Amino acid sequence: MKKILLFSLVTLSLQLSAQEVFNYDEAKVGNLPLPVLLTPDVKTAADWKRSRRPEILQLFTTHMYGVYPGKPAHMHTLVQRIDSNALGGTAISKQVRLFLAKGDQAPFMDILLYLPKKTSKPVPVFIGCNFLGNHTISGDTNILVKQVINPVALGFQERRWEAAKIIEKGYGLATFHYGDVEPDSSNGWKTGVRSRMQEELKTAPEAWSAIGVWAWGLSRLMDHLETEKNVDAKRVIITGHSRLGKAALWAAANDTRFAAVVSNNSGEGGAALSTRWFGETTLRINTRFPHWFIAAYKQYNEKPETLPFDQHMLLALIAPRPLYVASATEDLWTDPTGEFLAAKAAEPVYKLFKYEGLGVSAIPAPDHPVGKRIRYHLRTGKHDILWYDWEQFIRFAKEELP
Ligand code: GTR
Repeated sequence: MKKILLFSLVTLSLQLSAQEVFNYDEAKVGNLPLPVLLTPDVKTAADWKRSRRPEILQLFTTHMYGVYPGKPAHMHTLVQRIDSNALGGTAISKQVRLFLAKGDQAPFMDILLYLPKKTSKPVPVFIGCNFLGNHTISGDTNILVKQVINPVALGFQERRWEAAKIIEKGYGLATFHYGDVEPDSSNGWKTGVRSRMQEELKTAPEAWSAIGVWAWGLSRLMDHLETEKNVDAKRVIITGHSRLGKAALWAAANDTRFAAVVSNNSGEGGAALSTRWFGETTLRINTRFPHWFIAAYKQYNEKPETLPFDQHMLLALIAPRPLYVASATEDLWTDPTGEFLAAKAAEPVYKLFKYEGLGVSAIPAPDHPVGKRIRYHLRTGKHDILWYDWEQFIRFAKEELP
């Protein structure tokens, strides 16, 4: 018995140490060819839309994120609070509970929407999920605090959202806590939408993933924004940081109502190429966060180079819409070069639509954004989303989504 125990302990520690080998040396990355984005038969934007795009979307569905259910039939809302003097009197805030099915016991998302007060017409809006609850995105004392996430302080993540500054630039901001649709843990599916709405959505829990549900929640937020008369629903810019950046990309791949897309430090399983051995690996992400992707993705743990796609193809699904990929110098875990190269490799599809891509072939110096319809920057600093990033995203939105 003891021997067996010892043996399994040794095997376990060997497995763990095998998992912990992470490469940060560009010389060791190798030069694997990327899976082919444009097959020879795809010569025009029309060919892309008709055949290659659906094919690629299907690959990501089958091997990585799972299915993307449609809009539930019985959504309804309850306006919880409106404050016409928010953010120092510059904004109107609206808090809406969006029920995803019939009745008041249905799963819901609590939406927080800020709109600039000074405006004569519907405004474009930045949207994204938040990590720690709506009450953490600004110090606004009108924000309703949920009991479950109460311990995290009001305004704790204000520096990541900068709502007042975004409003001042003429944009709205809408968010919900990602845990509303599925708690971020391996058991989260049991209490989230995947389990509670399987009948309504006619989708088994294992047919999609946590990232899939968060992305789907962003589409439901979009459904709601389409009913807000002061929102310009044709100019909704979807954003996300880190794991929520992965969700934003997947949402935009499926839902073309998002007019522009921002991925901030989304890394492995987001904007970074999986076949590059640098920073986080497929094995590690699938072991540490088994719920993020469907089971099929795990067959690539040891050999991501055998995937029938790579993340440049996810970025290409955004085309011809404006796409911004942002990395940070000290955030090597997300593989900034892998993010840049993925954006670069998505260019041929933008070119089919006659849009300019990044305009450079090597990763730019820190704090020097490059590109036009596809943009990229490498901010100096850590894994984070800061005002510097937002400033670039706002400039990008003004230029590409006027
Ligand atoms: C890390 C994970 C990354 C990234 C990040 C985050 O632990 O390895 O893929 O998503 O979390 O979301 O902050």
